[in-house]
Amino acid sequence: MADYEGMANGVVSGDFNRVAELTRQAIDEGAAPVEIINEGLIKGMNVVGARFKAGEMYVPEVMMAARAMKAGMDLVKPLIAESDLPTAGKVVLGTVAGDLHDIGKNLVGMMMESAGMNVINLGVDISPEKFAEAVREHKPDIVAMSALLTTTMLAMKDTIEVLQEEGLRDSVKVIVGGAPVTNDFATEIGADGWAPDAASAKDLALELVGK
Ligand code: B12
Repeated sequence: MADYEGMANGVVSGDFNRVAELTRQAIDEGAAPVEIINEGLIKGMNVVGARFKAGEMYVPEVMMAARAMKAGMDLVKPLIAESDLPTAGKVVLGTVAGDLHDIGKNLVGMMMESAGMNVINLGVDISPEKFAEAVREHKPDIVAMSALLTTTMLAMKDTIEVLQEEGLRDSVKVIVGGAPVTNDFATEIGADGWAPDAASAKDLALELVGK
């Protein structure tokens, strides 16, 4: 019997060697890859999300947990057809034009990926045009923008306007976040949602795609 509890605990404690070992064991025992993901790896990451939200875990620990989860995912992924991977929607994620902060954005991406979402991380300093291009290319369910500067927050508004001008706005949900960004600001610029931290961002994204 695969040790899913051990696997989940390994993710929570960021013990990537243990997670890799237990994942390998589960594969050798013939456990279904999707079961390994859902019962072991994602279960662990759900605990991490809840603890981070509650202020019981901090950024470095969450990053270690995400790394541990990835150690397991890397072993399991090659065994599954892309179409069988649990997919909870596609997200195009980036830090807006003029802004180079990416620690929070990457945490948001990790949390979403850990929940089974397909995340296309465009990086930092992403212009409205680049966001629009990515929407055309990847046809995501959600566009997620991050900004850490009061000056670059305004680029979120510009991006929504460009999506509108290019007729892409109605095909996606737009969510925004980053330290200076508030729920009121999100509403004001016509975004579909805002969240204060990475775990809530993941919950919001899942809610918006109906999962
Ligand atoms: C690290 C840091 C840097 C690093 C960035 C490294 C990197 N790779 O990201 C470096 C040194 C490069 C940097 C540069 C600058 N920085 Co700086 N930086 C910070 C610092 C200390 C921490 C930011 C951080 O990573 N926080 C940790 C993460 C986990 O939190 P977070 O980003 O808020 O993300 C969480 C939530 O906001 C949310 N979230 C984030 N994104 C999203 C997206 C969505 C869709 C959702 C739903 C949620 C969400 O979830 C995340 C996880 O829980 C802050 C101060 C602070 N305490 O915030 C200043 C700060 C943001 N920086 C500041 C400034 C001024 C600058 C510079 C202009 C400095 C300079 N004079 O050169 C440059 C600008 C460079 C540029 N063009 O972007 C100011 C901004 C002031 C303002 N009001 O605009 C701050 C507030 C510092 C200060 N007190 O003055 N910075």
